[in-house]
Amino acid sequence: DLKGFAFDLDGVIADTARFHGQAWRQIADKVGTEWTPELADGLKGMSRMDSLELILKSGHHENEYTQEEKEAIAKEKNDNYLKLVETLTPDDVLPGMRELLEDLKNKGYHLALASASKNSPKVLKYLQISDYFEGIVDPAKLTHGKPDPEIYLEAAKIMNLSPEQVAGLEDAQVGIDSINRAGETSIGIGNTLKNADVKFGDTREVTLEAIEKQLNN
Ligand code: B16
Ligand code: MG
Repeated sequence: DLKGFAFDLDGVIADTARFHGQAWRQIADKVGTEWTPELADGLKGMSRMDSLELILKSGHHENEYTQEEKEAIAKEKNDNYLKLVETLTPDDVLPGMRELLEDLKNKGYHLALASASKNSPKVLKYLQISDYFEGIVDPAKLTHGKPDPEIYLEAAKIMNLSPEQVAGLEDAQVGIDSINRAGETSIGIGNTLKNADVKFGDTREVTLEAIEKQLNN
């Protein structure tokens, strides 16, 4: 039986995926990589450095920058992203997600955050939802980003649960793959996601009842 939920942040709880997209688009323009919907989608859930590598590779610019230059570009992206994050208010929790967190917490489920973002404590603070989580996986301590299972395995550890007792919620394909490889139940939010155990088109539809209904089918 499920005893805990591991939440992705950007695109699942927080309406920040558009901010990451906006900030990366500026970088793509700068390095001369064409911005396409496929690139935008492929960036979701990827760590900061993996995202930059993908943008460079997608425009065949991967050999044009030193490590130092890449770090400066990543910093520029983050500075731009943080300016957008500072505009967040509690209204920027995605529809239905505060209610879901509240319901799960009231019913005694364990809750942890499994976001690739080093900015997640800040985002939770602006949204005023930090207190729902008993722990946040620190992405700086991970050796591999999503789709590696490491982040979702860490989330289970934080909650003191085994992977079979945990469900993960994701808006990115690399995130769903990470959950599946961790041996947890995957809940996908977004119509293009593949291999999710439970599927929703939109955050509004995600309730405990709807999750259980799909799992019992
Ligand atoms: P940062 P998630 C991910 O968060 C975002 O989806 C992705 O776009 C971002 O590049 C990544 O975090 C790293 O974020 O640059 O803030 O450390 O979806 O895993 O919650
Ligand atoms: Mg996400």
